[in-house]
Amino acid sequence: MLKIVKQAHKNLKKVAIVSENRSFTYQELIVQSENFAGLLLNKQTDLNETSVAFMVLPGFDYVRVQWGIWQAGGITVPLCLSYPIPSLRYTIENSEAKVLVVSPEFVELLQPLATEKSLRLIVLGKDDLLENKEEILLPVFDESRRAMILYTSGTTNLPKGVVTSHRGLNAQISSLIKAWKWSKNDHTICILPLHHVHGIINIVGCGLWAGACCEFLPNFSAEAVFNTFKEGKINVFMAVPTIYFKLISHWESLPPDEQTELTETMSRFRLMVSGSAALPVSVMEKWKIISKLTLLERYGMTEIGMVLSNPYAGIRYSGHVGYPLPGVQVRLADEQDHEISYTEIGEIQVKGTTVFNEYWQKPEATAESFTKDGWFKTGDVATVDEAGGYRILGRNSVDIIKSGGYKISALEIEEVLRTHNSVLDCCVVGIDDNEWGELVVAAIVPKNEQIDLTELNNWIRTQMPAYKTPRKYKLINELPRNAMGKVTKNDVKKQLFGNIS
Ligand code: MLC
Ligand code: AMP
Repeated sequence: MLKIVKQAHKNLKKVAIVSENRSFTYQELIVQSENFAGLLLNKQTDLNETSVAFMVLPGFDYVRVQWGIWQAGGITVPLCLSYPIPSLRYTIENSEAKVLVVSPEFVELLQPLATEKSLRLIVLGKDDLLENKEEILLPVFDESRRAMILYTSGTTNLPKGVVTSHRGLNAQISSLIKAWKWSKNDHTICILPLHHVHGIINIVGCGLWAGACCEFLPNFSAEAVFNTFKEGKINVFMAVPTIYFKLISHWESLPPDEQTELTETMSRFRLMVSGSAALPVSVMEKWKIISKLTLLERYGMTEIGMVLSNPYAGIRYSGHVGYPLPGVQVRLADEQDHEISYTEIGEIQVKGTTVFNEYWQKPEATAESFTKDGWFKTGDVATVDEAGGYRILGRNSVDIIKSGGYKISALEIEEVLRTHNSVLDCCVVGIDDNEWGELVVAAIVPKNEQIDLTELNNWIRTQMPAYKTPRKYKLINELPRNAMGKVTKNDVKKQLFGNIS
């Protein structure tokens, strides 16, 4: 039996999930996810690592489908709910999904693709009502089985599928349960997208493993988050810095009595965590004033789960991401992948059971991302203080942008822009932004003077999700290049977009 399901058996009567104004117990989650596994198996004995893509709204349905796929022996491929068709097509084709599970809201969008690719399409609430309830025999397999593929942008133009085994997922969850003292008395809320580790592992995975109650909101809204806080049940909250920024702005717009009520409610929380991007010192300090809590900042990555964390008990320094989490080995290395001592600046490298298996169908990219002696190279640059605490200084690659907590590849956007018939050449960069961390912007060399930037912007939104699309465009006759002919992106940032750092 999956470890997370085994854990659920300890809390059968407890409420596991609150979504769509309903509560679901652990017992219901177990029964319904087993039923879903039975439906997926469809008289087969084991899905044997078949990829199952699913576009399902956050909440009970999402988790029963996820657990169902795992219990049937398949690999979960969660799809981003705001992906337009080209991104969905890429993810489904690249992951070689054979089955597609959708909430009714997404049938119209995905039916044609399912038919074209001869995928088995399961529409929730329609195709998953089992008629004759035969006993479901679930396959037995060990933890080395592949469990999940998440797509992440990197220094290649197309996103890569990060494959994590059940062993990896279990290790990632266990590490956080221990470090952050999750318990069955906790009550958390998930407002993050469920195609990335922050939502999947840190919030939902940990919450359900611990026997806690996990509430879902369909998407982020500061007002809805605060209204849920006011009910007084939530005691653990995790989000990206942009969300804390947005919550602060909303709090500042409220009348004083509401501000006080919220401050009192939040001051009773056990834990509030920030991660996925650097937490600005100003956000941490303002949050301390409005919640009376010190945010716990941690650092992680899709390929390796969570790696570094400020202490649960102990001083949390702003601008620092803390110390290695249980079961994770971390070091700093120079360009030759030699370990370096503290106070020097180097790349964060990671080893441990939490580390992913491979990039899906990309053995070369997988090999390149590890040192000869098996350390995963994160591409993040940091320094360590005498006590062993890490401070992130930046990234090796200017082509990786973090906006709103999403990792975005400048190369992927450039590639798409270049396919537009009015773009001769382009350069995409991330510029500093208080709210979003970085803002995606593009310098465009047009084919002729008639370029219509509004049309270009509308068009790119049909090609990729809105969070990846440029927020500002500048027209330029020629991109700045160095003696080797390479575009000097830092010049584009500074000269065209006035980025100071
Ligand atoms: C959205 N908008 C942006 C934007 N994203 N503007 C600038 N930059 C961006 N990146 C705009 C939209 O286009 C829209 O405007 C308006 O904001 C509202 O869009 P939305 O999609 O409704 O935004 P919102 O729901 O407010 O989204 C903000 C957010 C979201 C912060 C909730 O970005 C989010 O969920 N981020 C979390 C991502 C995450 O989970 N990352 C973890 C990765 S794992 P308009 O004009 O278009 O209407 C990882 C490892 C680790 O990193 O360590 O955790
Ligand atoms: P992703 O590939 O989406 O999992 O994003 C992982 C990246 O997010 C890391 O490589 C870091 O660059 C960044 N990141 C995560 N947490 C932090 C943090 N606390 N501070 C700075 N950067 C972070």
